[in-house]
Amino acid sequence: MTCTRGVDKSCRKSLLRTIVDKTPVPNLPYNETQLHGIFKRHDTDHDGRLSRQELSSAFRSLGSIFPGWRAWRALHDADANKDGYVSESEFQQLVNYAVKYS
Ligand SMILES: [Ca+2]
Ligand SMILES: [Ca+2]
Repeated sequence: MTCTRGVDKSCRKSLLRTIVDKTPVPNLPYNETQLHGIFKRHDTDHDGRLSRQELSSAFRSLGSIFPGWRAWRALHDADANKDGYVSESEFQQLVNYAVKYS
């Protein structure tokens, strides 16, 4: 994507988005099973599903430089029934997302 110099704010925003999307989560020597375990551990209120806050702290612990953004993207990607949480049945999709961006 190219932006004309400096002026177009929304263009710069989407450019930033492209950059962030292509920025891998650094140092992710985890396999799917481990990722599964890591996400599960971050269900801090033990309701069996991950909220955006819990996802955010999970991505932070994975070394993501934009954990909030990652959480938002992951939720967008994995939350099949759009209830705002990644539940047990949606975990696999979440793990797929984390692997894809590792
Ligand atoms: Ca939870
Ligand atoms: Ca859900």
